Amino acid sequence: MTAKGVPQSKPETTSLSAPLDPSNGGDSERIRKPGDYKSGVKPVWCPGCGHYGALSAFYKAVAACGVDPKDLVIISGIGCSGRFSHFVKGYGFHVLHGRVLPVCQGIAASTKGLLVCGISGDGDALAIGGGHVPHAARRNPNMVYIVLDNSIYGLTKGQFSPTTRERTKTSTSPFGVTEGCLDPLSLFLGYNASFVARGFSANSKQLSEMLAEAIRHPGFAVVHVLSPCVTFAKHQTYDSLSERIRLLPEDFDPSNKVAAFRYAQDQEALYTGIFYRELRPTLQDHHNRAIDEARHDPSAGDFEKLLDSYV
Ligand SMILES: Cc1ncc(C[n+]2csc(CCOP(=O)(O)OP(=O)(O)O)c2C)c(N)n1
Ligand code: SF4
Ligand SMILES: [Mg+2]
Repeated sequence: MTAKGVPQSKPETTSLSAPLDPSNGGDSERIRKPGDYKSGVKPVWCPGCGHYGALSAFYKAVAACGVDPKDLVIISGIGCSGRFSHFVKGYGFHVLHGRVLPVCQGIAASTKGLLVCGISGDGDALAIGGGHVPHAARRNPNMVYIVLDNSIYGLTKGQFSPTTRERTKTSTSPFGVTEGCLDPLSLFLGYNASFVARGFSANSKQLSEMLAEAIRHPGFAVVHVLSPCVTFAKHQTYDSLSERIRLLPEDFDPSNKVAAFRYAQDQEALYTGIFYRELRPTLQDHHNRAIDEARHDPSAGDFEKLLDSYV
């Protein structure tokens, strides 16, 4: 299976710091620092916004994986979260609202050796863009998908989102939300994403390690990040999240999907960690196999015959 933008000489490792150590198989010329990925555009988020923590964890993760900025592609959707691609050195698009995954899948399917990362907010990923998630998950493109969930539409000033709980008062629900909310982790697991994790933007060490694992995973790696909006989401603050956040048990087995569902659906605690990981062929593996078979099929190159078959 193909790796994502990670130098091939790097050892497969679960340690965040190991690839940086030349004595451990790394190449000193490839040692990168989080600051190497700053684009020079200063983030414009509100002071205290959770998205800062996610950005800083991302810088650390790509540095730890030794990704060359020229091999990095960041696609972000519309929302405060969508500003992410402006702040990262690499190639990027700030695309239409809800259309991060189609663009990422196109890039992942048509290029080799790039680290393709999609960044969405909860609205971008689960409201307008929600229809794309199951299809990306079943195709298993080699990419990372980071969902910055602040349980609100931040950019448009505080409307409730698909992850805002019932009865929560927001600018569009002065008497409380009258709809049930989605559980993103259960959706990603149910859609059969091959890597599913959840982190907290205030826990930078855990989040950067998790993002590094997602980068190294061959396939569609989704990382759900709890990322408070300090300006509009008074219902989901650092304090209220910290009270509920727990780590998955140390002996948790990420190949056990039933257990993953059980922890994802806990009504009190918000578990963080890697919930699920499975190795299976990626979209690119399937394409390579089909291309290879077509090359060995003598009738495959007969374009006239193909056209005739439609008449
Ligand atoms: C097609 C389209 N519909 C609606 C909008 C308005 N709009 C802009 S951002 C946004 C929601 C952003 O929320 P989220 O994705 O959670 O990102 P956040 O700002 O919270 O990071 C909406 C509805 C738009 N820009 N384009
Ligand atoms: S409005 Fe909320 S999500 Fe947007 S930058 Fe401010 S704190 Fe962050
Ligand atoms: Mg949001």
